[in-house]
Amino acid sequence: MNAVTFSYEWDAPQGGRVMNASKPGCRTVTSRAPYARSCWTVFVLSLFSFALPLSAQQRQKVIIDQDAMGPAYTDLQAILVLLQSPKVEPLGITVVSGDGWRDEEVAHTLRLLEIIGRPDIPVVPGAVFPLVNTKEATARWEKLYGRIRYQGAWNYGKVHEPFVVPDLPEGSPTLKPASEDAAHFIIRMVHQYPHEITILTAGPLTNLGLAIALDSQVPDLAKELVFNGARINPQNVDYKDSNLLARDFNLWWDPEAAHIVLTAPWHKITCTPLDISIKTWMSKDLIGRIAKGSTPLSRYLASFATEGYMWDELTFAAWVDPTIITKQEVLYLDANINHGGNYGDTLSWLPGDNPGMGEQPVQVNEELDKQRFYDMFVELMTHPTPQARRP
Ligand SMILES: [Ca+2]
Repeated sequence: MNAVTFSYEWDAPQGGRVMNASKPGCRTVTSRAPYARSCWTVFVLSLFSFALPLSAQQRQKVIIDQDAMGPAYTDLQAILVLLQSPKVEPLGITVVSGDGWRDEEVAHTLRLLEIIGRPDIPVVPGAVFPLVNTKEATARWEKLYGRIRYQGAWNYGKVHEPFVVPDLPEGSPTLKPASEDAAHFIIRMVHQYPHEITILTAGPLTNLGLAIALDSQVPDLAKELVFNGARINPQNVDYKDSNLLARDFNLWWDPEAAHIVLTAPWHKITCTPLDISIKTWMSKDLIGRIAKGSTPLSRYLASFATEGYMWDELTFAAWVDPTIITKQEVLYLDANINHGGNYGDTLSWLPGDNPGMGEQPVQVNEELDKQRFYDMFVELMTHPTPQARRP
C-alpha cells in the first residue's frame, strides 16, 4: 500500500456506502472529468494529511466497548485497529465479560496499553455478568434444547472463577483500571461531548444496556453505534458452531441487554454480523507479514496472534475505512428475549416487515474487499503507535 492510498484512508469521511472498492477514495461519479479532478484533489490533500498529524479536534472521538480477552486475539486486535489509526481519539476502553471474565480482560488490556505506549487511555471495568442470563440457566436450557458449544467465559479456555486473574503470558500490568464503572463512564462522556462520540462495541451489550437503563439520553447524545453481533443468514460457509442459523455469541450471552440497545433511538447503527465476519481469516501468512514489523506491537502480535476469524477487527476496520465494505443492506434487528428454544437468537426483518416495537434500521455489512482489509490491517499493526509514550 503506498503513502497516498494510506493517507486517504484515514481521512475518508465516515458512514458512506461505497460500492466500488476498486477506486479507493473516489466514489461513484458521472463523468471522467469530475473523477479526475476529484482524484487530483484527494492526491494533493493526502500529501498534506500524510505529512501532518491530525489535531485532537480533527480526530474522531470513540469509546471502545469490548470483551477484551487476550493476549492478542480478535478482541484486542480490534481495539488495536482503532488505537493504531491516527484519525481516532480513544476516550476510553470499557470492558465487559464475554469471551473471558471482565477482570482478566481488563488486565490483558492494561498490559497491551503498556506494551504499545498508551498508558493514558482509561480502561474502565464494566459488567461482570449478563443482566438475566446465567451459566446455570444455560445448563437447564441445554437439557431441553441441546448443546451450545461456545459459551465464552463459562466454558472457553482455562475456565476459572469470575474474579480470578491468572498469570498472563504477556506479563502482568502495573497500570491500574479506572475507578469509575463502564456505564457511568459512557454516560459522562456522551454528556461531555454531545453528538461527537462513536461507540464501537464488539462484545456482549451489557455495558451499553446498563448505560441506557440509567440514562435514556445516551443513544441520542452519541453520534452513532457500531457493533459486532447478530447472525442473519450465512450461506455456503464452513462454520459449524451449531446448525442454528440465528445464534451469535454477543447477542446470546446477554439477550436482554442486546434488546435494550437494539430498540434504542440511535442516530445511526452499523452492524458487522457473523455472516460477513466468517469470510475473513487471520492466516499464518498474515501473522507472518505483521511479524516482519519492528515495533513493540508487531513483536507482541508475532508472539501471541493465532489463526482465526477476524470478527471484531473487521467491525472496527470497516468504520475506520468504509471502502472495505462493498455491500450493505438495511435491516431491523433485535434479540429474542423469550426464554424458550430461541432465547438469545437474532431477530431480523426487512424494512416494512418489522413489527414497529422500537427496533431500529441497521446498516448491515454484507460483503468486503478482503485484500484491502488485510493490507490495511497489516499496515496498522506494523506502523508506530500514534501518540505513543516511550519510557
Ligand atoms: Ca469481542
